[in-house]
Formats: sequence, structure tokens, C-alpha cells
Amino acid sequence: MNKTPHANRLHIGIFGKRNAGKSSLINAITNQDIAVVSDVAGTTTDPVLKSMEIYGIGPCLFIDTAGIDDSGELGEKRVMQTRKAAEKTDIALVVCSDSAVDEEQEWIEFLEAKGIPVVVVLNKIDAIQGVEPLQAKLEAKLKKPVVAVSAKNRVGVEAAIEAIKENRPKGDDELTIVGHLVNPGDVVLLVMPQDIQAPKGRLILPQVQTTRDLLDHKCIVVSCTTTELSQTLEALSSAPKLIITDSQVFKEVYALKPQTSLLTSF
Ligand SMILES: Nc1nc2c(ncn2[C@@H]2O[C@H](COP(=O)(O)OP(=O)(O)OP(=O)(O)O)[C@@H](O)[C@H]2O)c(=O)[nH]1
Ligand SMILES: [Mg+2]
Repeated sequence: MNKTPHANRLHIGIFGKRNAGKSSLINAITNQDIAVVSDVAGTTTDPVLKSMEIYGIGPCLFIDTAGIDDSGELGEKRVMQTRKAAEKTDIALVVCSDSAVDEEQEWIEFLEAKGIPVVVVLNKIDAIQGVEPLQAKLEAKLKKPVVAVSAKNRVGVEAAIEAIKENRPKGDDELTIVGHLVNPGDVVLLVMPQDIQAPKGRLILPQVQTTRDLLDHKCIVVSCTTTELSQTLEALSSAPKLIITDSQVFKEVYALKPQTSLLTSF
């Protein structure tokens, strides 16, 4: 099991303030004392990775992180590291332990803006008076279901695992974006306008996911911007089987595309 490469594991990132019980929650979910737990705020400093097989989910990789509220020069560096960990996260667990969740709310927005599904956990319910009203209050504020757990007493852990299972991104088998349109060896051209609306320095998620999906289907993926379309078509020895582009430049691309090429949008 532990031979499963990192890339094929569901990467579960755990985020929350210092002392929220992030490391304890990993220990509770994995049923092992793998992460160091202590009542000293800032126990986990750098992201810590742990591979695990979870029944019903399969191979996972937990990413334990430093508190999102860490401060000072070193603290800020740790928060940067935590933000980097978010880049590798397939699904996030955001751990709260009381009613102050402004920072958690910001993180939920940050993660969701990256297309990362978020499961919110209210930890330490063994030490909270009136768990249900607090849970309801958090659900109303965060506009998301909140799973109540006690990592310490291993209560609610099954519900947290269930929430991960329900919210995780669909596996390759379930999620095929263009698989039904292509065959192995097909040349597929992605026309991606990198205009003012495109985010700086990266591609948007649908473009990345489509590329990945095509590569998984053994296609030959070629990409260009709208302005290089004619040049790109000339450079190819035959017309691409399929062209995928943004709906905003659909007309433009349609006018230039070889007759035999199919055209669709991201
Ligand atoms: N009562 C109670 N205490 C808990 C629970 N979970 C964690 N704790 C305690 O909270 C403290 C912090 O737990 P950690 O798991 O180290 O918290 P963390 O979020 O990883 O903290 P940092 O690594 O410092 O960011 C420890 O003293 C834990 O024993 C819980 O469910 N109930
Ligand atoms: Mg920790």
C-alpha cells in the first residue's frame, strides 16, 4: 500500500489556528499517534506529510500544517508554508475549536477560490458547553455544514471521514472531462486566450484539468493562444482531431479551424 506514489493519493490538508487540534485530528482519523500534539501553540512548524490508507477512501496523504494564525517573522514564514501546502491539497479540513472563526472563514474562501473542497470541523466538543448551538452558529456564519468532533475522545471521527468521502474530488474513473470525445493518439489543440482576464502566471483550473484528462487518455496535447492559432495549425502535419477553447473566442476559433476538426469549449 505504501508503494502508492504520492501523486495518486488523496491529499488531505489540515488547516486551522494553533492549538485547534489539527495534529490530534490526524491522529484520531488515522488511529495512530503520528503527529506531535502538545498544548504549546505552534507545535507543528513545517508541513508534515503522512501516508495512510483509509477504509472507504483508499490511499491518502495527510498534510499537517502550522497554525494559520502564527505570528512574528518566523510565524509569517510558516503561514507561507501552509499556503504552499494548500497548492498540493485535494481536499481541506478546516479545524475550528470555538466561536472565533474569522480567520477560518478567510481560509475557507482562499481554499475554495482554488477549487479545493472544504470540510469544516468543530473540534474539542468534549470541552465545549452547548455544542449544538455553537455548531449551528458556525454553520450559519460559514454557510457550510460543520462536523462536531472530539479528537481527544475520538468522537465524531467517523462523521469527519464520511464528510471527506462525500466531498473529495471525483476519482479519475468518475471524472472524465473529454474522455468520450477522444481516442489514444489523437492530437488535441487547446486554444487558451491569455488576456487580461487570465490570472497572472498560471492557467485556470478547467484548462489544467482538461490537459490532465487528455494526457490520461494518451492524447497528444498542443496548446496556443488565440493569436497563434493559424501558426500552430500550420505547424501541425495534420488537422487536430479536436480543438478546445474558451467560449468567449469560440467564433474566432471556429472561423480558423480546419473543417475536419471538432470544436468544443472548456
Ligand atoms: N479537550 C480537548 N483537547 C484537545 C482535543 N484535540 C486536541 N486537544 C488539545 O489541544 C492541544 C493542541 O492540540 P494539537 O493537536 O497539538 O493542535 P494543533 O492544531 O496541531 O496545534 P499546532 O501544531 O500548535 O498548530 C493539545 O493540548 C491537545 O491535547 C479535543 O478534542 N479535546
Ligand atoms: Mg500541530
